[in-house]
Amino acid sequence: MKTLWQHCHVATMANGKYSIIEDAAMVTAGSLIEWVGPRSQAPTADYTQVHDLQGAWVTPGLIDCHTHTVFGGNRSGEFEQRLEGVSYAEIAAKGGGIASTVRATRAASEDELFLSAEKRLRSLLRDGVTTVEIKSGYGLDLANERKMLRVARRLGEALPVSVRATCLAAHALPPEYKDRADDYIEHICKEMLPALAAEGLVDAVDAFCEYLAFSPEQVERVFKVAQQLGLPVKLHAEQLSSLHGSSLAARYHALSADHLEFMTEEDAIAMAAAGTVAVLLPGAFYFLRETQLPPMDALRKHGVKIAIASDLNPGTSPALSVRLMLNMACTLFRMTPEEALAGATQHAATALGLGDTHGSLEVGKVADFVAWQIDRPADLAYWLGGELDKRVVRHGVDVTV
Ligand code: DI6
Ligand code: FE
Repeated sequence: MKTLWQHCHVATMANGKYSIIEDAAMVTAGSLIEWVGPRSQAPTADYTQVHDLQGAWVTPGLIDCHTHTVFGGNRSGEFEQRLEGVSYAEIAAKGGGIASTVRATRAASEDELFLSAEKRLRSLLRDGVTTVEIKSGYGLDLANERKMLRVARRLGEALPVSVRATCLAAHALPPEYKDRADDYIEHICKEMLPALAAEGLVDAVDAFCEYLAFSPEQVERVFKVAQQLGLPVKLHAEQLSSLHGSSLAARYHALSADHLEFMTEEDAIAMAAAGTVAVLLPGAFYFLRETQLPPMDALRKHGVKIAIASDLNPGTSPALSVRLMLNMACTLFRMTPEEALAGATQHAATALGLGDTHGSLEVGKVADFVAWQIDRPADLAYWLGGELDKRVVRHGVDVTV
């Protein structure tokens, strides 16, 4: 089935640049892009369908490469406490924070988790997302991490979105391992990861490298096992302090290191050399009222690819719109709208190991795109929330909701 999409302008985002084609056309064959270029040069063929996009700007489908979409309960009560002056670390020390979401997630059935996550995911999809990463990390034992990852897989089957599932068992210390972090790491390495990987539930392995979570040495033990299992790694690093987790991630050729407010220039050099993507999470920066900015100059100077994601989670970033994150990346981190859009398309794809197949509108890539009724691509980082008129196409099929 060959389809012609015309009367549009295209920002291909090839190599992370707008790479604009005005008065463009695109040909899709099944789920792939077969041709893209100026409309006047579009190949003549016996098209099954011809779509008039009415002057829309076409971009790759948005890719949210860091989310914790699946969780039980929510933490708006803690949000109120923080506004009264209690810090995230203090709340965590009193059994709140991640631990309270772990309790709610363990108590929820798989179907309950599916239904609550589906609502949040639909909100991301209405905003133009066609690929999303979803982490476990609120189960913290084999049965409950499995439950979360199964929900992630089911979401990908039920909704028009490609889901990459990341095992974040090393997110926090479960209560039954209190004061025994090394034993929990051992349990992850010996039991959890091998079992979950064997069940086909894991596309990548992540960990939280932080003074209130796991040390670089502990993270490295998890990475070694991931490597043995043939799974790529990612890391929450340098969010609240500098432990050089991002350099550790680079040594393991991680797909990405994420957060990074406290990273150093040396970390940036290591990441650039390894091709590890810097995933910046302006929603968490904003929500925690962080003041330490990620080192944008060092990242740019050394050519580290920068992705932007929602970090959608109940504690530090209850963010339901990637476009809002693009705006925050510009206003808070002084990124350009072009850099921000590259961060939610081509570089986000690379952060998921999908850089060769997703993230830009090029021949041979998957036909995931959004036709936005906007005046120029910068509009995507400009509007604060709301809904933009658009058509969403996934695998060559219109899936507009
Ligand atoms: N960093 C974050 O921002 C989230 N996880 C992490 O490692 C927070 C998760 C939460 O507070 O529930
Ligand atoms: Fe996160």
